[in-house]
Amino acid sequence: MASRRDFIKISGLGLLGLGVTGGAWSVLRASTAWEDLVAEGIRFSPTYCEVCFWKCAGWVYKNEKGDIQKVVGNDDDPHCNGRLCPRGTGGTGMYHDPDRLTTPLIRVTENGKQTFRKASWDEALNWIADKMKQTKEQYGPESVALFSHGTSGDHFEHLFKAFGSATLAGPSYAQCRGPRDAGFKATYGAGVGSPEPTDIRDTRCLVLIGSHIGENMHNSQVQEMAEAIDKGVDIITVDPRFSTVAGKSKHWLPIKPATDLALLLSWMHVLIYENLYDKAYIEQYATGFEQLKQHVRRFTPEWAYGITTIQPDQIRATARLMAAAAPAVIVHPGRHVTWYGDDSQRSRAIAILNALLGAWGRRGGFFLKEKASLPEYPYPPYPQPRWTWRDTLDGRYALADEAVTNTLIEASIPKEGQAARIKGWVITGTNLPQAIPEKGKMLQAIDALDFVVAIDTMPMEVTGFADVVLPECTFFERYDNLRNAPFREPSLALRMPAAEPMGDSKPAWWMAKQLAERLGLGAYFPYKDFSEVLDWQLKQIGSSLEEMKKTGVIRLPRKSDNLYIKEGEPMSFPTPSGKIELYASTMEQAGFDPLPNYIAHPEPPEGYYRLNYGRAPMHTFSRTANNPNLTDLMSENDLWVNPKVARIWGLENGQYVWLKNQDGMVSDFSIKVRITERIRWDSVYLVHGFGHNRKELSRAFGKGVSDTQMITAVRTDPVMGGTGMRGNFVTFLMQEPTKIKES
Ligand SMILES: Nc1nc2c(c(=O)[nH]1)N[C@H]1C(S)=C(S)[C@@H](COP(=O)(O)OP(=O)(O)OC[C@H]3O[C@@H](n4cnc5c(=O)[nH]c(N)nc54)[C@H](O)[C@@H]3O)O[C@H]1N2
Ligand SMILES: Nc1nc2c(c(=O)[nH]1)N[C@H]1C(S)=C(S)[C@@H](COP(=O)(O)OP(=O)(O)OC[C@H]3O[C@@H](n4cnc5c(=O)[nH]c(N)nc54)[C@H](O)[C@@H]3O)O[C@H]1N2
Ligand code: SF4
Ligand SMILES: [Mo]
Repeated sequence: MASRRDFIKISGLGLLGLGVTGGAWSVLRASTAWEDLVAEGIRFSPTYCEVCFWKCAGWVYKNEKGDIQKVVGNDDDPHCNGRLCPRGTGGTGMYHDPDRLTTPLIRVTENGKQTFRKASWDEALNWIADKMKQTKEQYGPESVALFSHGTSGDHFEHLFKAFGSATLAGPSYAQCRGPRDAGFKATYGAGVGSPEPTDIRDTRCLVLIGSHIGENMHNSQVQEMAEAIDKGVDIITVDPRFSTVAGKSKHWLPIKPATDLALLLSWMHVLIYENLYDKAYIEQYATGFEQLKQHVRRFTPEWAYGITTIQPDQIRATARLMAAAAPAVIVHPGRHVTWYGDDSQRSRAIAILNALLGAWGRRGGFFLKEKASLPEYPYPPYPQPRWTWRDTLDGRYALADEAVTNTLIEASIPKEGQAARIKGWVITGTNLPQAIPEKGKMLQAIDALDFVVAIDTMPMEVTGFADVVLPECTFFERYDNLRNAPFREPSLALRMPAAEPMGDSKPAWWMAKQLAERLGLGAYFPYKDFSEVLDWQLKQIGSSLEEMKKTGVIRLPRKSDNLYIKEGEPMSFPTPSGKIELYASTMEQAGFDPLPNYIAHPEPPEGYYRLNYGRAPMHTFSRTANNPNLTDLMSENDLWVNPKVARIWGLENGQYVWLKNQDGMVSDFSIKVRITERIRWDSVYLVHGFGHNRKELSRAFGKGVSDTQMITAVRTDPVMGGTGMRGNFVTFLMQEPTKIKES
């Protein structure tokens, strides 16, 4: 038998070396290598990773007993180029975690105390189907809401639409990229989407406003940044914290938190009043330039200095650097942008800046992405719901394009003399108590709901609120939809089971189908196994499941040969004017500032520091905090404190402190102090996703502090409902304040 190192070599060679043309595209077959390996008793099968939503394609390796050994990147995958990030590589820990959910659970009261008992699938599914039916009869199907994130959500969304509910939301909008997509849509007519179409590998100047790429490990983005660094890219990092990428930057602008809009406006001022912007591009493709020019007249670098603490010289020098690189320049739109409540406007400013630099649609700026046109499986048409998530906005957030989780939560809380519209929740793939701020409201809603169902792989906080918990098997043990994400060229990736589901866990598609059958909606799931859907879809485009099992990924040719806008080429943008709207008509019509303005945000009270948070390369949100492979790399978060602050408080490196926020919220657990110049004196910093309070999470319980717990003040973005989370302030408690309670 070959050693492990040989496996990699064989797969790499097999896949890359045997390119043959098949169908309309070039399919890289691995049949020889595959057959050899199977003959040797070594098995590998394709997947795409679910540890985050970059969805890198990889190969899962098993030993001769069929045990999952490791996962490696698929060389032909544009999302990963053959290399997974540390989290993806450690992803097998999700499969092996002994704390996994392996059986359905039902909440019962025993001796006056609530607890879970094990249940059979039949019992659990009948319970849920009965509740859904009752709610539909009494209040309409719309009163059952789905919260989801990730691929398991696809199957439940399908079920919900068939059931008649479009009351569907995920934290990836109002807690993540929503404001960015609203800001870019108001400017270019379309949001940024995922993966971001940033042409980092060919850029000459990369401007990062908070985006901490390198800690934010979105795979090919990090790889392209490394490639660009090798080629001598100039990076400008704007971050109150000396992030990893700040260390690779030509300019680090340690901005005063919450003042980025002032910097962005003054950059526009310099580009316009020093005549550094792309005149031909603006003239041909944009509207509203004169209004913008008047608008930014007074936003000089001197004005911005007073707000941002960034020296005027540095503001001018960085604006000139961008202009010199243009159009091969990217002012990165960021991704988690729900910061201060004016985030759509900050994103608008970023969108405008990119337009002034002529970067949208240009090599080294933003490419024009494309995804595969994959026929939908012929399901029966969905019924029309009488109301949708949009109705929960109650006239607010006019430019929300996707559901706002928080308005669904609000709509689940009865108001004086008024019943709540939402009566039941099904939650899959999202740990709401760690992902959504203002836990108080969530608890009110949960108290009022008729039923709560949580589908998860792990006994996370969210399962503690459920009446019924369904154990999903991990992505290593199931089929899901093909990955079809827009990128430089279209590609598809397959996920298939590499092992039998552990214990009594099941894939989401199976659960959704079982529920559908109990709800009389079996016609929407007309297959025995989800693989039939994939095979049908693949056959429509001239491939098949069998073929794809051998390649994992297929790359398809672009329909349009325009990866970039050609010089002078006519171009219409999907905005009302057909142009890039520097002055945004959709914003104006909805009653928002058509040009972004700086507004001052609250400052920390005396003795408090702004709570800043972000990512660590080896963890994803709260989902990996118990992963045995990844806890080996980092088992708790620590609190970055500036030496000046440490001196005032007499804090020492390695000391544990509790946190208290401006509303008196005290952290459940303590956090280790890390004294470092890398954070400004007005803020503290920690990695999101720790501070778990479920004892069932044997490695994560009580480790570090949850940023979400400390986020009780939310500044909501009036444009699209995003929950600005960085207006919270904390102080230190040296002693344990209360006895730790398990939730
Ligand atoms: N390893 C890892 N990678 C991930 C994820 C993960 O969980 N783990 N999650 C993925 C997802 S879904 C997302 S949305 C992205 C999020 O990743 P990004 O979009 O890059 O994250 P942000 O939260 O916007 O940025 C955090 C940075 O913002 C800085 N910051 C804080 N306040 C301010 C401010 O006022 N101004 C400026 N300019 N900077 C500020 C912080 O110091 C920190 O360095 O990461 C993705 N990649
Ligand atoms: N305070 C604070 N809040 C944030 C952020 C932050 O930085 N700070 N980041 C925001 C951002 S950018 C985002 S995108 C969201 C992310 O929000 P979420 O995606 O909700 O984040 P997680 O905490 O990782 O929760 C994922 C849940 O899905 C479960 N899970 C993992 N794999 C599977 C699976 O295959 N099937 C099922 N059924 N369940 C699975 C995990 O066990 C976990 O309970 O959070 C947002 N909220
Ligand atoms: S970036 Fe890392 S965690 Fe995310 S999908 Fe790719 S390998 Fe998995
Ligand atoms: Mo996100």
